[in-house]
Amino acid sequence: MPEPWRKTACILCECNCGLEVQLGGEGGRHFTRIRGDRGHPASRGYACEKPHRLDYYQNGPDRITAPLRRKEDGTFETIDWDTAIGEVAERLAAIRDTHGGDTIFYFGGGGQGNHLPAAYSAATRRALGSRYRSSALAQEKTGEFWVAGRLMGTVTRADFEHCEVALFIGKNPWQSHGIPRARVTLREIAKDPKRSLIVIDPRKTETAELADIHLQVKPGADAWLLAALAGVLVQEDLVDHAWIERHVDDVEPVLAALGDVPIAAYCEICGVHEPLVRSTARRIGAARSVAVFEDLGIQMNRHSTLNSYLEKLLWVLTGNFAKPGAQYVPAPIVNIAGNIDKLASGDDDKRTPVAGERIISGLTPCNSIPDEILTDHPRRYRAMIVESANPAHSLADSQRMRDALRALDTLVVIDIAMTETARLADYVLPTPTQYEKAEATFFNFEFPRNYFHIRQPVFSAPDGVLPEPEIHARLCEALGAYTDEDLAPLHAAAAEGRTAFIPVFFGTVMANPKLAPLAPVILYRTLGPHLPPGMQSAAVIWGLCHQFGAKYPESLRRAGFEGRGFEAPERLFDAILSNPSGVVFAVDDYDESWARVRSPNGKIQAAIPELLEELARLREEPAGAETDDEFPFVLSAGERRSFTANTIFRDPKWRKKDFDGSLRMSPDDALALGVADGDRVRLTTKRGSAEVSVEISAMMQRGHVSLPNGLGLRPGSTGGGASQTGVAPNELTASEDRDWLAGTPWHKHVRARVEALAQS
Ligand SMILES: Nc1nc2c(c(=O)[nH]1)N[C@H]1C(S)=C(S)[C@@H](COP(=O)(O)OP(=O)(O)OC[C@H]3O[C@@H](n4cnc5c(=O)[nH]c(N)nc54)[C@H](O)[C@@H]3O)O[C@H]1N2
Ligand SMILES: Nc1nc2c(c(=O)[nH]1)N[C@H]1C(S)=C(S)[C@@H](COP(=O)(O)OP(=O)(O)OC[C@H]3O[C@@H](n4cnc5c(=O)[nH]c(N)nc54)[C@H](O)[C@@H]3O)O[C@H]1N2
Ligand code: SF4
Ligand SMILES: [Mo]
Repeated sequence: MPEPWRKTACILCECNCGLEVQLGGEGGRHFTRIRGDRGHPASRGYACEKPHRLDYYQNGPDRITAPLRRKEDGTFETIDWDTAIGEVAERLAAIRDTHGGDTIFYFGGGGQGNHLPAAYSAATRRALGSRYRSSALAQEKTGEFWVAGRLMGTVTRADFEHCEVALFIGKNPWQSHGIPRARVTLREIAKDPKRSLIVIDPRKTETAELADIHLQVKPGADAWLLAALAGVLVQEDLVDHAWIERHVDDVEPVLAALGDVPIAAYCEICGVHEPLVRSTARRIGAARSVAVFEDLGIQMNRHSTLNSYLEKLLWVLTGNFAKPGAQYVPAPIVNIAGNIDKLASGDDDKRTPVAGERIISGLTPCNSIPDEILTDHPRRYRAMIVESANPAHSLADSQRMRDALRALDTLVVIDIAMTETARLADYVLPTPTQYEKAEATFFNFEFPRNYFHIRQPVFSAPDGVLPEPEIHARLCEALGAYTDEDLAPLHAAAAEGRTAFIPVFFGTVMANPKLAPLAPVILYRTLGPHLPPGMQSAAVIWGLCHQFGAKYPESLRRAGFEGRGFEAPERLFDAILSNPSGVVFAVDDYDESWARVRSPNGKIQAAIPELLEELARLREEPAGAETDDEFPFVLSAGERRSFTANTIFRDPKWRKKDFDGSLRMSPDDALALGVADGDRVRLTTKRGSAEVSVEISAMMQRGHVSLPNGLGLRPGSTGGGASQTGVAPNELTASEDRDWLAGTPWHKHVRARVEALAQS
């Protein structure tokens, strides 16, 4: 019999394209063939080159298959699960009881492919009384979330499939994706003479190469460029006055500020010719629809929150919202942006306990985490749970991050592998890989048809690991968060079936303030065992289906899930369980987006005084002053390339090219430094220094160098034999280099020096 194709998904970026895989090799524990799944509602058979290498994740180095405890001498010993759970619960409970649960900090909750840990860990956090948490989102998206919150109380995404004009700012979707079937969509826009692809990037990226218009901005000068673009819209009167009249409040201060922008001077500063800036603004102003995507190039850069504001003003002023090809508000299964709706009504006072930094979307800014630990402040973070993240490598200032992690009373890491972070832990709790258990992501942002995909396990898990929901349930139990009596009626009802389970669950759990916050693990324990084999972890999704049905009944009905009360969500849950390629769960009308705007009067609140002040200050800021003789280069630390995938792959051999991640540099700079392609150079910032080989690249402009993301791991070094491939970017970044408002890092804008080395 031929080996069957099994359905799953790619875990390497937020698109989570559907995949079909065949298994084989030793013990049948390898992927032998991988292809795109045509049945997947969003990717429809599409896949880029990266997932073909997923066996390097599934069978990667540093896998851990038993809980580990740090010994006095710093080495680790294997312990059994009862000991591990008992000791972790005991140590965290002691910290809670002595210093308060809010000194226990949680980081992570999932990477690009696995968000069930985020759902289940909420119960453990509540059982511990933990209040502060963070994730990678708080070093990229929180500035954008804050702006979106202030403007309209919700985040938006954009409809690139149908837009007339596509605008990518600091985003290279050819490599990083982020929209479904990115390369197909980009090519379609590029080849259609009626549509335009516009890219703002200092590099001539693969996307810029395809573009109709490339604004090759100077690194870090986007605020001036975006101000000039928005300024032209106002000064040449390309704004949609009728639309603004109907939908936008408080626009006068914005029009006044933009009316005042010295266009010619700002074009000079950002390095883009004024006629090109003007014609680009006219193209945007005249288009039937414009879709915009801002990403790390501006979010991890100077003026990051101001950049997000100016980006959004481009489409607000031209009325590009709630219509085909423009921005929209999706109906999410889980709202990953958190409670930003409150920002629209002026509630902006959540701050971190030590440094007093803004908490956005419930998240402590990643760059201020060390400040919250490395202090004797009584409310400092004293313990930390890290789950499915590698902050010792991925957050700014690795040296300082390591110091902070070492300074904790207790560090618990939940991961599949002995990562750079796990090596600093007191306890390491191992889990199955994402292909050995049911998993799903909450990166569901599509519109007008949104979809959800729960993947079934394709391999069995090795002995000795436990899936995250089991770990969290056991921790809650060890903490005494609920008792057998609490669960008894739920077990009885679940055995009868879901119809019997519904009233008991909503009546005894959701109506009980002690139990309601523990709902995810309670569902896992009670409903979970009655789900199909391997799908116990889907139990929390049942709760999410009911939440969704209560909040978006019409979207659900239009997706074909009809019925009164609990019936429609029950049908949705059945469909999710029985469709291994994923399910469309929401179908919307375009103007539905308006109903999701959360400002008090339902209009977009255009003026953000804090950012209008920053906009005004651009005039006084010295142009180009960020480089000097000591550090003549701007380093972008963390570019996405065809063989980078955060730190999901630990084995460098997964890369078919660019094995050790070269530093890209313009031909002019290489000539001036006297280095040839492949030569080794020393790259130095105020924070660190590394040796790296050079790739001379016509993509780069003078004065700008770029390092890939996710390299510099040390696989296999647990035993002492450290072998590092490539440069770990955050050995070169500093935690104080961050946005004043959102705390987002300036990873794409690090002052640097490059020196030629004697070649061996
Ligand atoms: N292949 C691959 N794909 C990925 C990932 C991966 O690791 N590898 N990671 C995923 C994740 S987690 C994310 S968040 C996304 C990120 O996706 P992107 O944001 O698209 O990725 P980057 O390459 O980090 O940055 C985008 C661009 O910013 C540009 N840039 C640098 N400085 C500036 C500047 O001053 N101004 C402007 N306008 N642009 C600038 C860079 O030249 C680069 O082309 O990618 C996802 N997809
Ligand atoms: N200088 C610089 N730094 C950056 C960036 C940059 O551009 N420049 N990009 C940043 C961005 S945008 C992001 S999103 C972050 C990403 O950084 P992180 O959020 O730290 O995430 P990953 O590198 O994806 O690490 C994911 C971890 O999950 C583990 N894992 C995999 N599968 C499972 C599982 O099923 N269960 C559990 N428990 N663990 C699992 C992996 O072993 C790995 O340790 O990096 C950021 N860091
Ligand atoms: S686009 Fe992203 S999710 Fe899709 S196959 Fe490529 S890396 Fe995987
Ligand atoms: Mo990211």
